[in-house]
Order: sequence, then C-alpha cells, then structure tokens
Amino acid sequence: MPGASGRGDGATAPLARLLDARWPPAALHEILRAGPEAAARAPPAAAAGALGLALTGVDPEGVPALLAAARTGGVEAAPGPSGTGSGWLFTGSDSSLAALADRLRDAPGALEGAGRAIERALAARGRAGPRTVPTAHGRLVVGTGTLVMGVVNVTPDSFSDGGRFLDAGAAVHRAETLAADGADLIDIGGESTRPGAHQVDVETEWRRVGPVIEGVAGTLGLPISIDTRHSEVARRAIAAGADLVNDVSGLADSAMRRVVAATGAAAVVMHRRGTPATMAALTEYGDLRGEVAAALDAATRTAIAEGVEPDRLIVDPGLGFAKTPAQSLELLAHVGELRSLGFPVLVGASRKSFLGWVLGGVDVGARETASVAAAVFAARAGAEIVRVHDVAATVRGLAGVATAPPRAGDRGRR
Ligand code: PMM
Repeated sequence: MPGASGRGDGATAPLARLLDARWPPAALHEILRAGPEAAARAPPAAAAGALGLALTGVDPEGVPALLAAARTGGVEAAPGPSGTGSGWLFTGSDSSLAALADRLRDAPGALEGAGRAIERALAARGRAGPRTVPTAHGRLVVGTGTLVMGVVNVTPDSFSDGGRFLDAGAAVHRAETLAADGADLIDIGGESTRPGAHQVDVETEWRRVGPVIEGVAGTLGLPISIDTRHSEVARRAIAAGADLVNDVSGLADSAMRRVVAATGAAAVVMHRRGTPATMAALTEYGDLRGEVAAALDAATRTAIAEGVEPDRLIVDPGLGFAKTPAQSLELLAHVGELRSLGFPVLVGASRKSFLGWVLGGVDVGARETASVAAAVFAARAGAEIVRVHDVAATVRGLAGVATAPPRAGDRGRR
C-alpha cells in the first residue's frame, strides 16, 4: 500500500482510533462457532461509558504537552501498544476526549494534527443515518442497513468458487441469482487472490470479466464493482458500466488512483501486504490493528491528495491477506475501530480459511454458517458492507440485526 512503503502524503500523520474492547477474539471465536443467532445477539456497536482512544503518529516533541493536556481534562493517558513511544492510549468520556481535542487545537504545531485526528474519530462515532457514496454511474447509500456485496469470481482457481463461473453466461446467470437473492451490489473479479496464486495479465483478466460486466451493467439494476488491481481493467470496466473499483492492493498503483479520480468511481481500499505469492510470509506486526488502520489512513490520504474525492472511499481490513487466522479473527473482533478513519467499512470474511481454523479445520464447503455469523457480527460491530458468496443466507441472517432503520426503500439501487 502507498502508506505502508512510506510513500505518499504524510505517512506518519497523527491517527486516532476509538478502541472497541467489547469483543475479545476468544469471545468472537465462540460466537462464530455458535452461528448467526449468537452473532445477532452480540452487543451493538455504540456502547456507553468510558471510551478508549489510541493515538499514533504523534511527534515525540509534542508528547509532554500532549500528556499535560490530557491530565488537565481528566483523561487518563498510558503508552500505547506499539511500544515505539509515539503511541498513546487515552481513557475518558466522550466530552472529556472532545475537550482534549479542543485543547490540542490551541497547542503548538506538532499537536494540532493530533487534535484534528481525535475530532475525526469522535465525529465518526457519533455519525448515524444514511450517507451517500457517489459512484461512476450512480451512488450507494450506506447506513440504512448493512449492504450485501455478492461475489462472482470469473476465475479457474479462486479458493471458494474457482472454475464455476469461468464461462461468461454462467457468471452473468450467477450475478442475476445473487441479485434475486437480495444482493445490494455485485463484485466481479477475474484474478484469484488465494495464497500462492499467480498473477494474471490485463488481457486475460479482461477476457474473463469484460463480457460479464457488459452482460450485467444496466440490466441488473444494482451497482457493479470490479475486483481488480489493474488500472487498465478498472478503466475498461468503468467504461462498460462498473460503478466502483474494489482494489485488493489498496490503490497502491498511481495509475489506478488516476483512473479512480478521473472516472468518479467509488473505491474499496483494502489492506494487504505483498502479493498472493508472498503474503503468507508477511504476517509480523507489532501492533496489528494500529498498523492496519495507519496503512489504510495513509493510502486514503494519498488517494485524496491525488484527486479522489473522500466520500467515494470505503476501507477494508483485508481479512486473510497477510494475516494469520488469529490475526484475521482479531481484526474482525475489532472491525468497528476502523470507522474512526471516517469512511464506510467493508468486510470480506466469507468462506475464508480463518473460519475453517475457528471451526477446527473444516474445508471451504462447510463454512457457510460461520460465514453468515461473521457477516452478522461485522454488521453488529459497525461494518456498512459485507462481501459474501452466500447472499440468500446472509440476507436472512442480517434480517435480525438492528444496526439501523429497517432494510427498505433506497438501499443503493440506481
Ligand atoms: N477477498 C477476496 C477477494 N477480494 N476484496 C475485498 N475488498 N475484501 C476481501 O476480503 C476480498 C476481496 C478473496 O476471496 P474470494 O477469492 O472468495 O473472492
């Protein structure tokens, strides 16, 4: 990702994240094993009481003034988990943290950004109701009930459905089935991202996805997402009717950022390290949640600095991409923390191997119930969009989740 490599606009800018301590990974482990009903009973995202806030990227010179500002307002401060000296944990009420943000705005230069970062996290916590994400040809409306993104992989080798929809007619039919099952948007991909998968060239990828996008755009009545890391595939897909770009490389390529900015496509910025061939060896993190959030923050800032409109961006922790099963579980348990970045959050847990691990080693065909439980849990935890293969079962599971007003009316259709 742009930020992960230190490139981009202010990769070390202060970042504040409201912590989500309600679901330790062990508790989530049990919820996923128990199934969707247990997930639907998990406490909702917004809880009352003292808040924990992690602040990273603070200039060390500003730390004495930062701690003094916290003490003045009755906010408890302790060194953060990264152990780098630049990470701090604050505990306080909503109002005392807001007052801290105010005080930091008046503090010397190094801390002004910290004040803005805290303000942004608090604003994201308080945000409720519908929000419009403009896309290349229409819009998505998030915040009126969790949106279900149905997956169509036009590949010979995806881990979950590889080879089933390689024929364009079968893939179009699959998209129509997912739409009839209640999908709110359809994600079409032509390159497998399974660990160890080989990369596909642009022409091969386009031969797979082009006819499918042409076959569904404008006829399904749903926004279409192109799952690609190739800017040229994204460009052609948008010209053929795709609305958003789902980029598992997190807009790492400047050409991709240019395509997104020029076309007005919405974009999913996913976190990963390396490539499918190398990612299994890139799972060392000092502060997993903090590093994933910081990389997504840096990637979105780079995109915005290059002309992508902020309200077109969606972030995704990238479960399974350079994460061990335990790390994917931890990110899912705390996925609501990513809302502090200020963008809608998308989660893709469906059929992934960490669910097989949670279930004691079952293969991909036996992960549907846990996949639905993961989607329901993600919705409870604050994700606005879930990316799934089993749309009908997910829609049924989500029907019992009160994240927002009932799923009715304008749910993102054009
Ligand atoms: N996972 C896969 C592919 N694309 N895109 C996003 N945004 N998030 C994900 O988690 C994600 C993705 C791998 O799953 P698949 O092979 O079943 O599509």
